[in-house]
This record gives sequence, C-alpha cells and structure tokens, in this order.
Amino acid sequence: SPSQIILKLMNEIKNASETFLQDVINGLTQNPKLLSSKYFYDAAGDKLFQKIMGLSEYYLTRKEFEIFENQHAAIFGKILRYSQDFNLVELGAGDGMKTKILLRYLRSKPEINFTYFPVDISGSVLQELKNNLESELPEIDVHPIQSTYRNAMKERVWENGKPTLILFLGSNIGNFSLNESKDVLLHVAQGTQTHDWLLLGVDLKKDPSIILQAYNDKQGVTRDFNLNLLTRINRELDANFDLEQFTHWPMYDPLTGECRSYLISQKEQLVTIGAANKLIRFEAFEPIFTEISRKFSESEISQLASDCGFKVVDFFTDSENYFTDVLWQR
Ligand code: AVJ
Repeated sequence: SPSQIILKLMNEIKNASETFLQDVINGLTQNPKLLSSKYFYDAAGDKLFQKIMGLSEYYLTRKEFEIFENQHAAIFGKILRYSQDFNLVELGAGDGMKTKILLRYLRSKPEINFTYFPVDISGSVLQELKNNLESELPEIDVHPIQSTYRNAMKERVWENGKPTLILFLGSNIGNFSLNESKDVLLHVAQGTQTHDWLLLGVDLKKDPSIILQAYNDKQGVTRDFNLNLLTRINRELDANFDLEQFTHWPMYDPLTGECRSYLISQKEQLVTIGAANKLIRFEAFEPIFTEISRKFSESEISQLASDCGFKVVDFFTDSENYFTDVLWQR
C-alpha cells in the first residue's frame, strides 16, 4: 500500500543517514583520521564533479570520451559476436554523459536488444540521468538502481539468464585501496556468469606532474569538491567545521600509483558533530585522508584481472596512453 511504501522509504533514508553518521564518527576517531570519498556525492558534490570533468587539467573524462568515440565499434564487436541480446549494467553511472556515446551506438543497431541498468549511490544524479535519457534516447529501456556497487552485485535485479556486460568506467575502481578493489571486482565476478563481460575504465600511470595537476586544478574546483565533504557533514550531521581552517592537499606517489587527497587542519581545533553529540579534536596540521585515486600500469591491470577470475580480452587506449578501457571476460 502507499503508506507502506512511504514507511519503507523513510526507513531507508533513516538507515542511510545513520550509516553516514557512524562512518563519519568511526573515521574521525581513528588515527590517522579518514572519511570515505563515497560521501563526496551529494547534490552539490555531483555538480562540482561535473565541473571537474570539464577542467583542462582533468584529462580522464576527455580521454575516455576519445576512446569511446573512436573505438566503440571495436569494443562492441567483441561482445556482439557473442550475443545481440544482453543486460547492460553500469556501476557508478553518474550523469552518464560518456555512456551516451555507447547507448546511441547500440540503439542505432536494430538487431541489438538490451536494457540499461545504471547503478549509483546518488539518487539525484540518477534522476537527472533518467530524465535526460527519456528526452534524448526515449527508445532505451532504463532501470536505475540507487545502491552501492557491492549491494547491486549481490542483489542483481537484472538477472534473467541473458549475458551481462558490466560497465565500470571513469576510473571509479581507482577510488579503492588495492585490497578493496580486488574485493569489489571479486563481487563483480561472483555476480556474473561464465562468459559475462566487464568493461573497466582505468587511469594509467604517467608523468606524475600531469596526474597531480588533475587533482590540484588552478581554479580550485577540486579543492571545493574535497571541502564539500565537510559542508555536507555540517549540514546533515549538525557539525561545525570551519571551512577556512582546512586546506586541500593532494599528493601522487609514482611507486604505488596512488593519488591521495587530504584535508589539513590549519590549527589545533575542536569540531562538534551535533548528531552524535561528539567533540573531535584536531592537532595543528593534522590530516584527514579523504580520497584515493589509483593509477595502474597495463601489467598491473592484467594481474588484477587474473586475481579476480577474469581474462583480459583487449585494451582500448587513447592516442597518448593516458587512459584505458579494458575488456575482461569471465
Ligand atoms: C570519479 C573517482 C573517477 O578519482 O578521478 C575527481 C573523483 N576526485 N577529482 C577520480 C575525483 C577528485 C574521480 N572519480
């Protein structure tokens, strides 16, 4: 009944804000302090990330766009030879701008039959994507799923016996530690059948200065994106972070391929998290670790594939070798 649906929704919202509060308190009472980058993406964070994707320093989106524009037929050639009727699942779909190139291509082929399942933790960005596709590509069957990657792969609402192609684009896999990324990809493997496909967008190791600039743009959009996490905590968890007293500090380690972002407390200070009635103490210049954006070499990608039960079918790479979309098969 309608009232049951409303109760269920209210419960989901309550659970989501309780986990947010728990994660924030857990992270800020650890040493070193940390916050998960998955909480960047509220409505303001979605807007800031869209702005980042348009920055000249942020090459990732542009390069993946180039790969899709020039190589979509080659990418799908491999898959379509196998089946023309499949589920298209996208983990971390976001606003789906790049994916639209692929969707347009698939729609232009009358023999192809597919349903698109975009998965994202941000409800607002999924709604935007759905509205956009309804007006631009109304023939496409779209089933948005608001969920984490892990839960989506556990629940698999798309399961219908047809082959599945999972899209995991835009270097989203880079947001995890190496063990976590294996864990996520193992979940993907467990949630697929033999012969299913994964198209994984990975940022390649390259000149460290190019990487660092992508996370330290001149206009300070990435700084605002990082700081927005504190704004979100202030608003949703009744906290009182003073944004003037925290600075954005990105760094790239060419050895591990990790680009890490921190927020640095500019002085010794106390911050109240009202929703938990807790005080958090910061030392002068104490960091909060907020994000990891991992870069890989091709051999590391191949190793990751075999560790997670996939075979590498092919690498699709841009003209400068900055970014790759690698096709794996179970
Ligand atoms: C959306 C995770 C791919 O790590 O490059 C952009 C997010 N963070 N600038 C990335 C991000 C800072 C982005 N991903």
